[in-house]
Amino acid sequence: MQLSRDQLLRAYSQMAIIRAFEERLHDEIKTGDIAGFTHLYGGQEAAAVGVCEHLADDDFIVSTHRGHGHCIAKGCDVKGMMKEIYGRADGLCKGKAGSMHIADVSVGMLGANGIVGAGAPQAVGAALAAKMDGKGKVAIAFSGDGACNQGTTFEAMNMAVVTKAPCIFVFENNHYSEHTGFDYAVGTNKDIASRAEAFGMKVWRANGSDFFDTFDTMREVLDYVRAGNGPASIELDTERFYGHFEGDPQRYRGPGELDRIREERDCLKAFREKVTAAGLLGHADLDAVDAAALALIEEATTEARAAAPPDPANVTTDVYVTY
Ligand SMILES: Cc1ncc(C[n+]2csc(CCOP(=O)(O)OP(=O)(O)O)c2C)c(N)n1
Ligand SMILES: [Mg+2]
Repeated sequence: MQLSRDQLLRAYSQMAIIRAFEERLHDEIKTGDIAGFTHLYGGQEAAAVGVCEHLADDDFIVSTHRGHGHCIAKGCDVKGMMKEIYGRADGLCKGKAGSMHIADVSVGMLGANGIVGAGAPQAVGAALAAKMDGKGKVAIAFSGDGACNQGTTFEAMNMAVVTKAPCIFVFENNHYSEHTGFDYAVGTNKDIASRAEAFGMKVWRANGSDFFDTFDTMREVLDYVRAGNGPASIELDTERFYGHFEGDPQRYRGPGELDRIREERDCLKAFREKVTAAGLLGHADLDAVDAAALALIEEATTEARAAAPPDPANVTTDVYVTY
């Protein structure tokens, strides 16, 4: 299906905002003013946006430690996120979550996760709730090539199949789990999607550095799951442009590897090349989107830096949910 001009601009804008957010954080973190660990999503934008552009606020996603891209793609307020990462009182989670636990249930973003493999079981729970609601809603578990080795992921996949939960296991294979290469860490069968297949799920595979391939493939996955066929899985081949965490010197990368992936597998560049070659959008359209994304992030950062920290008197509130 051909996307409209507005849909193309929106998709590119979402990717450009994620890229600008992460590039800015890469610099902000060096100032020492941001507490805690931060894992940047730069390079993987087409995966989050290609998946989430199909979703509504009442579809759920559960994210990982590398969650900023998923949050933005699902509709979390960017300024609220920047304030959250800066630990401010009016951050999206009142400054109590930081980078690794951002959540906004009002847009179906159930949370980033510090624990690798913790997201998949949560997504199955959300999918079961969606099934009971009967409105055709789904839950997405974003997981990495490292998380695919976790027992929790296997248990969650089995439970989803047994209960026919409308859950989609999205494996973003960025070829590294911390500092360990996928080639070493994943067993002899390197086909991550086949693990979901082994539990009886239908699976798809797509180029996660190509928005269009991800988006089109994801539509098929969603049609299948929303039709009541139970869970499914998709593996997205993608690249991580930054280190595992900010401060990681990435000495485990091969010579020239980072330059090569930035040159050959940049999803924003690929999007630009495709839509301009097809005459769907012009370079000026895309430049304007890039400029707007940078301006938004500039404002978000200035406001976050100036915002007030939480009152220490509130440190024990928001620990438990009140019904
Ligand atoms: C249960 C658990 N084990 C180990 C860690 C440490 N850890 C944090 S991120 C990570 C790698 C995850 O790799 P992957 O799933 O490929 O995600 P990526 O970092 O590539 O996005 C590890 C081992 C953790 N947070 N939780
Ligand atoms: Mg990985």
